[in-house]
Amino acid sequence: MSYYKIDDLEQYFKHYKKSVREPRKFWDKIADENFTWYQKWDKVVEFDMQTADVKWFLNAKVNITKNCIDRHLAKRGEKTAIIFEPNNPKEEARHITYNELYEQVSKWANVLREQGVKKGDRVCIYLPMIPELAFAVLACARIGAVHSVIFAGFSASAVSTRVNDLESKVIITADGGYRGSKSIDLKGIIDEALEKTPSVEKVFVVKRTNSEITMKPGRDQWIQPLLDDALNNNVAEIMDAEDPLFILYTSGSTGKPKGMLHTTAGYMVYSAYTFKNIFQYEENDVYWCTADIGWITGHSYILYGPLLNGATTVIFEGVPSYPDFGRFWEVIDKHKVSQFYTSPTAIRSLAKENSEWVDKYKLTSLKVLASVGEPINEEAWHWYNDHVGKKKAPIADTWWQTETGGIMISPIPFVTPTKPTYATLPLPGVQPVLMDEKRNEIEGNQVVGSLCIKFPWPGMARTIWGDHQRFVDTYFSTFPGKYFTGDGALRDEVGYYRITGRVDDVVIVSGHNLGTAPIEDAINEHPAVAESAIVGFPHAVKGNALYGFIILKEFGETRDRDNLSNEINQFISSHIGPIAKLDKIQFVSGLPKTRSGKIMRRILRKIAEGDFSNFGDTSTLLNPEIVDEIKNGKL
Ligand code: 6R9
Repeated sequence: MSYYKIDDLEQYFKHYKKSVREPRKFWDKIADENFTWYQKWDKVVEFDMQTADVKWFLNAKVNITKNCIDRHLAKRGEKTAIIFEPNNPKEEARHITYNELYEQVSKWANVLREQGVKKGDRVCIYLPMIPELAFAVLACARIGAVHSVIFAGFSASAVSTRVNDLESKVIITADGGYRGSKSIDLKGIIDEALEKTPSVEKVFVVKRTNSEITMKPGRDQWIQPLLDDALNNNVAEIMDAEDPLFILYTSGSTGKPKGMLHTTAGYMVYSAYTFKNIFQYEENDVYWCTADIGWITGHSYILYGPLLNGATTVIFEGVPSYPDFGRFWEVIDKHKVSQFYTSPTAIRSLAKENSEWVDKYKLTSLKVLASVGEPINEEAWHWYNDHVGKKKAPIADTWWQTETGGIMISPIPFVTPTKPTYATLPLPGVQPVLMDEKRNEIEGNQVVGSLCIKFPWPGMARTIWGDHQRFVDTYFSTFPGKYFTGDGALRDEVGYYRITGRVDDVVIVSGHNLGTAPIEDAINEHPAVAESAIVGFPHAVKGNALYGFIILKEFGETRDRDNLSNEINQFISSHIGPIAKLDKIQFVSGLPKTRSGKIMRRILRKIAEGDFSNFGDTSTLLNPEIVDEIKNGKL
C-alpha cells in the first residue's frame, strides 16, 4: 500500500493513524517510493524538541532538481512545466516544457558555477515573477548554493538588511519589473541597497523591461551573453539530506527579520506530498498559485511542490486588478486552470467589485480552490465558493507558515467535508495540540488554545540563519518540547480546527477572551462594509475595549456615519454578543498591510492607544502612506 495519495476519508484516517503511531515507517515509505536518491538514509529522523535540533533522512544523498526535472524527462519531456502569463495580457504567454526547463536550469547552473558560486554560498535573488526567477532558484539548488529570494517589492533597506545577514556574494536581479500599470526600477533599488553591503562581489542582470540602467564595471553583468555561451546540460551537485536548500525571511513581532532555513530532503518530501494531496493534481491539469515566489507559498506551491509532481504550473507576472478586475478569471479560462490557489485578501478585494467581473467567465475548468495566508472569513469563503467555484469546487483553507515549509492543516478536496472558516484536519504526519495558559495540553473537543505541534515533520525549518538561540526562544520555549506556532485555534465538536488568528490578536474584554477574527467576520457581513480590523486598547473599567478600523464599500460612503456605527454594533451583538461591541469606530480608506496581505495590527494597536511615537519597523508595508492617514483621522 502506498501512503503518497489519499483518496477517501477512510483512507485519510488510516494514513493519519499510521503517521502518528509509526511516523518513521510512514515517512520512510513515502520518501522511498516517490523520489530518486543517490543514496538512501541510515535513519528516518533524529530530534530533540528542547534544543530544536531536528534531522530527517540522515545521511541520504539527493538533489532536489533531479527530482523536479531530470526524472520527468523520459515520460514528460514535452509536457509544459511552466506557463508564463505576462503582466500585459497582450504579450504572448510562454509555455516551457520539462526539456526546456532542463536546458535553461542547466545553463544557469553552469554560468553560476563558472562565475565561482559554490555549494553553500548564499545567492540573493531579486527578480520579478518571470520564468528566469524559476531558472535562477532551481540553478542554485542544482549546484548546492543556498537561494534566498527577496520579494521584488522590498525596499533598498530591506534588501541590504537581508543581504548583509546572509553575507551574500552574488545577487541576481533584473533591469526592471512590471506590476499592473507600473514598472519598477529593480536595478536602481539594488544599486542603492548595495551601497551598504560589503560582501557583494557580483550582480547578474536579467533583461525584462529594457529600461535604462547603470552597470557598475567589475561588479554587474548581463546574464544573457553568459547563458548563450553555456552548455545546456549539467551534472547536479550531490547534496546531503540536511544541506541547506534555501533561506527565506519572515517578519518577527519586533526587530530583525528571521531568516528561516530549510534543508534539502525533508523539504522535498514534504512539499511534494502536501502538493499532491491538497491539490489532487492529475496528469493533464493546469495548476495556478497566485502568490509571489518571494514568499514561502511561491517556493512550495509554485515551484517545488508542482515540479516535484511533474505538474504544469502557472507563473503570473501581474496583479488581480490589471488591466481590469476580471484578470484572474480571464487567465483561468485562457489556460484552463484546474487548481487555483490564492489569498483571502485577493478574494475580498475582488468580491468588493461588481460580480459581473467574475460572472462573465465560464471557469468550468476549475476543480479545486484553495486559500492561504490568513483566516478566510465567512463572507469571502461564500463568495469564492459561489462565484468562482460555482459551488462545484471544494475549497481547501490551508493553514501553514514559512516555518512549516508546507501545508499543515487543510481539508483534502473530495476527501474532507469542508466547513467555512475551518482549516479542518491535520495532514498525516502533523500532530497539532492546543495548549492552555498553564502550558498544559487541552484534551477533548470544543476547546480553544494556543496551537502547537508536538512531533517533528519533514518540512519544518531547521533554524534561523545565524541565530539558533532565537529559533529555540521563538518557537520551542513558550511550550517546552513543542513547536509553538504563534496562532490560536479552536477545535470543534468533531475535531476540526479553526485558526482564530495570531495569539496576540486575542483581546481580553471584561475578562472575556475575544478573537478579533470572528468580530471582523461579523462586521464584514454588514452590506456597507468592505473590510475591517479590530484591535484592543486599554479601558479603565473593562481592562481592554475594542477599536474598529473599517473600510466602507463605495455606496456605504454616503451613509450617515453614526447610523452606520450603530448598525455595525448591532451586527456584532447579534453575531457574537454585546460584549464584543466596539467602543470606537474609525472609518478609513485602507489598512496597513504587509506585502503578503497581512494587516499589521501592531500599528493599529498603537494608533488605537493614541501612541504615535514609534511604529517600529514598517519596511514590509505595502502602503506605508495609510499609516499617516489613519493617524490624522484619529486626531
Ligand atoms: C503560508 C503563510 C503564517 C501565518 C500563520 C497564520 C496565518 C496562514 C492561514 C492563516 C488562518 C489560514 N495563516 N494561513 N491563518 N488560516 N489558512 O502564509 O506563511 O507568511 O509565514 O504566515 O499566516 O497566522 O501563522 P507566513
